[in-house]
Amino acid sequence: MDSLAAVKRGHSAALATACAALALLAGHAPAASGAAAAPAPAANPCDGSRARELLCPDLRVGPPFDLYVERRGGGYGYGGGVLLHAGNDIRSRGRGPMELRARRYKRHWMRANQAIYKVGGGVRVFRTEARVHFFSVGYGWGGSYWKVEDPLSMEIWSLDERRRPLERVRKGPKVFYCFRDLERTRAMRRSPGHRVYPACSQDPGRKRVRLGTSVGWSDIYPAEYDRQWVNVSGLRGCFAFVMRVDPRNLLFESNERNNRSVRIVRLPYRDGPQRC
Ligand SMILES: [Ca+2]
Ligand SMILES: [Ca+2]
Repeated sequence: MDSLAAVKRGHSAALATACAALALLAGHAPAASGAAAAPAPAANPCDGSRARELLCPDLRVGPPFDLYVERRGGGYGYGGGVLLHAGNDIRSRGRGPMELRARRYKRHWMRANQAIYKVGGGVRVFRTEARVHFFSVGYGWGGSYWKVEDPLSMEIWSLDERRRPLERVRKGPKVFYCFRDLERTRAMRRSPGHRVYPACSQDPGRKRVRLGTSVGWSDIYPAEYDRQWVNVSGLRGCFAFVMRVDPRNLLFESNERNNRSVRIVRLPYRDGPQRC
């Protein structure tokens, strides 16, 4: 089973404290495309006049937490150097869950559509460009899982004179994340009191998988987890550690402008006040 679950649970208390101290800034993303059974791109169904009929999801992301530095041999450009680790918390906060239904199209890869539940019952499935991959996070974290491609990006940005992110200077290597119900992080309307979406499948023979995160629930990754870092070798001064959920805007949400969180850090990183 997933050893991550136990580790993740231990982080909830620390996470709540960290989040309270940090600022969330509004993100920005281009318009999405894709519709059910229609090859031509369509507008975001969660943004039109009929959006009220749908229980659209809204993803958000907490600020980076539990930061620490790892020095790895090999040097920058060769997988080594100074790695700034952080945990992340992908939060589901809409009227309905974020749910993907994926079907295999080649070995270790599936294409995913998005299921959006309707007010009063039923569900509609919208075509997306999202994909799911059977990906190994290493033996220590349980091996391989069916995971979603690109739901989150970890980045380092330069700052403008008002300490807002100006330009991206580094991006972390992690691209595959499970969507699941790990912790219920907010009791809110339509939030189930129990897990609906369990741990991601570890069966390479699966033809289909369903992945999701329920309203009020989070998928959380501890800072020690596989590829949970950005290489900050050679960077000095104040920067923004930025988390962006759905950075390619492959998934339909009721709010596409709240997908970014920011934590200001001074590099080389040390714990405590950052004096930026
Ligand atoms: Ca959102
Ligand atoms: Ca989106």
